Amino acid sequence: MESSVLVDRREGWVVLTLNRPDRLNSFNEDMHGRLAEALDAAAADDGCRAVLLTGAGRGFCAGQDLSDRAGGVADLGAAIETRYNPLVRRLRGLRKPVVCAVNGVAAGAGANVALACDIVLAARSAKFIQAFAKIGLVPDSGGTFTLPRLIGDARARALAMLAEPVTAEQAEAWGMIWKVVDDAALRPEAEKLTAHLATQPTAGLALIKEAMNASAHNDLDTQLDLERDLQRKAGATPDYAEGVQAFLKKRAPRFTGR
Ligand code: T3D
Repeated sequence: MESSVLVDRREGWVVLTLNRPDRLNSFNEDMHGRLAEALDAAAADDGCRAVLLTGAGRGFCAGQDLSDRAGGVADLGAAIETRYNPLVRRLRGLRKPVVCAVNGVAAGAGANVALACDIVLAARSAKFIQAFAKIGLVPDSGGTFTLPRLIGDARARALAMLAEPVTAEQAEAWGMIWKVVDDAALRPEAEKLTAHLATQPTAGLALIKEAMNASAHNDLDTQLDLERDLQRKAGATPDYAEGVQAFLKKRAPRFTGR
């Protein structure tokens, strides 16, 4: 049997594919475990400088596999604490860019896992659904944090309460995602973007990620101080020296990621 998460290592980057297509790649325990393992491996591998996350088949991810909840669960908070929260923290905390190629429907935690990635591309036929309210749940996986910040409180509240689908085009227009592309172009575009990121100053990109993550809760003064501190670190990297030299010599930079 194929793994529930496919890991395809490329030169400098990796593709992670959620692979339970008959269940629209909804999360079960096995998929959670394998995804966590694959993200930890990407984090530990200096040769891996970017990650592409996508789904197999016609969907990206339909959130929690509800057939695993048929008998009820005593404490759903425990599943959030041990599975979904660590996943979002892994994605946000990974010190390399994570591109998400949303190849089809992204529902429930599947939508919010996509939104936790750094750059989200979506196929024109894809849609995002905060499906939680339909089954009496609350948006999780960071949805109540990311959504209001991405699209504003009014839209976030209505989506959370109505659970209406948002098309990829609407998601792009609202600033929920980076870009919508034609279905056939999604994979090549996402691969091109990830491969490009893998050649960029990885340490600097990690600092950008840190700054962006922090800006969601910092005031301006705190953020200015953080930018100073991060710039100090960025300015001490070999890739900064290389970037300046390449610019001055009018040649392409050769970043090593350090
Ligand atoms: O429990 C905890 O740990 C707490 C954490 C919760 C996090 C969450 O994500 S809660 C939200 C869970 N997800 C949902 O409520 C979404 C459920 N799915 C849907 O609403 C629809 O499937 C979609 C809108 C996503 C797609 O609709 P459609 O018409 O394109 O496809 P479909 O026919 O509904 O689904 C195709 C198959 O996938 C179908 O199986 P079948 O009939 O062919 O054997 C369907 O049952 C299965 N499937 C889709 N989503 C799930 C699922 N099976 C189990 N769990 C799912 N979430």
